[in-house]
Amino acid sequence: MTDHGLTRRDWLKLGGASLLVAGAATAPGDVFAQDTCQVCNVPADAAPPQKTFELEIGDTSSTFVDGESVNLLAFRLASANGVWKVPGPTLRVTEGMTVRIKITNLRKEMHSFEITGIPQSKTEVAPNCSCWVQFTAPVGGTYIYHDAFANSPLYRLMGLHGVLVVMPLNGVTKKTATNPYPSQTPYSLDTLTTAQRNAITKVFNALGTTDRFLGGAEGKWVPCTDDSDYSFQEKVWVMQAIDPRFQALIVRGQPLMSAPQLTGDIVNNFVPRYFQLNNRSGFDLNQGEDICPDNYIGEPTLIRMVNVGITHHSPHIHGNHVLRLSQANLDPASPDFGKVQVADNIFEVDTWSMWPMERRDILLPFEIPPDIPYKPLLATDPQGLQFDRMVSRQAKEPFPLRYVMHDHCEMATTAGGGNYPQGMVTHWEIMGGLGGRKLQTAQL
Ligand SMILES: [Cu+2]
Repeated sequence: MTDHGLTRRDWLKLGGASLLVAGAATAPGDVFAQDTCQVCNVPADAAPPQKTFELEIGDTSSTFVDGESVNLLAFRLASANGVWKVPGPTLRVTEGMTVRIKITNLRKEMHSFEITGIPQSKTEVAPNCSCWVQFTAPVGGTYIYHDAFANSPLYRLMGLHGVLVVMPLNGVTKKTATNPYPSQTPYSLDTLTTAQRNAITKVFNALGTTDRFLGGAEGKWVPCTDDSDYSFQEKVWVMQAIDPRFQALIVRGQPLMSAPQLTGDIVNNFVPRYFQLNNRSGFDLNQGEDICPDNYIGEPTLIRMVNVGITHHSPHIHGNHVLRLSQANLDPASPDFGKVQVADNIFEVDTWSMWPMERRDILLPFEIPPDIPYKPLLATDPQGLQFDRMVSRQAKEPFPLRYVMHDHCEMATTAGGGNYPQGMVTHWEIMGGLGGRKLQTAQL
């Protein structure tokens, strides 16, 4: 795909057009002087939930990498002692669970809530009201919860978005004579087609057990199992673009300002100036356990990537190629719209596309980087692999080895209209060789 002849505005149109549904009776930004809450409780005879979350909708502010401050709409867990988060807290459930979510709107305009691919999760919430939704968790994968009030991306762009992770019910590969180490995968193997199951099984069984993916039984992917946003082998990257003119409509604690000249045609009016991962960019992405995988060889890391903006991105990672495990069905005409599509042929890629509302799971294998010379550089050097010599400090390259991640859509590497490289740029680190974490822990 080429961008020759297309303006940035054309790209935005392409990126966002499919997300807008015309003819909505109510526009976002309209303020409702509503003093009664609508009836939106889960029926009394509904099945008791196995997992409950209480989310609140409010506002917060952030200072971006160039010092610019903006207001944002935000979610927080009602139990989180007042910490508003953009993106919202990562919610983790297991497939088949009965999940109940209470949404309380602390803002002074109408809001809504829904999770991609889960129709029963949809509700509207009037100011100072609460609504409950209840649904059965769908198949394992990565989902986006967001505010799509009046079928508009406006409130999502302003900060109301987060990730729901569904862990599989049966995601463990089978132990066989040729596969002594069963492996946890992110997907329910029972629900996959034979081709999908074979592809996922093959990759996850290979982890730790081949010349390429080292580590034996310990070289496997370990999922994040608690309610954390991330773990050391599982990250959530939320891509988002910000146009401060839209954020300026948010006055904290006050109803959203009306600006039909802006919000009447969001896709055409939106001019992104900040391109973010988890609400920060550039130098502010140089560290952070939520973003940067800092692991040892043999610690494959799953990155759940979603794009909540209306601009297209093309992330690119140096050092290792990644394995593209799944994507979302983004075709509104498809009966499977919003569902997780597990790959039936797993590509090794170094650049991949992230369309608006795309959700992709990619696996960063933490293999020895193939661009490190296999053999010692000099004939006079002792034999052995160059990487092993680096680990035993016979070579000059120091750990950690740092590899960049940047966006091949060039505009997204800038901030504030041209500050390069302060955009969607971060890195990952190889801390050391195989078994390094154990050695490091032993030394503490
Ligand atoms: Cu590059």
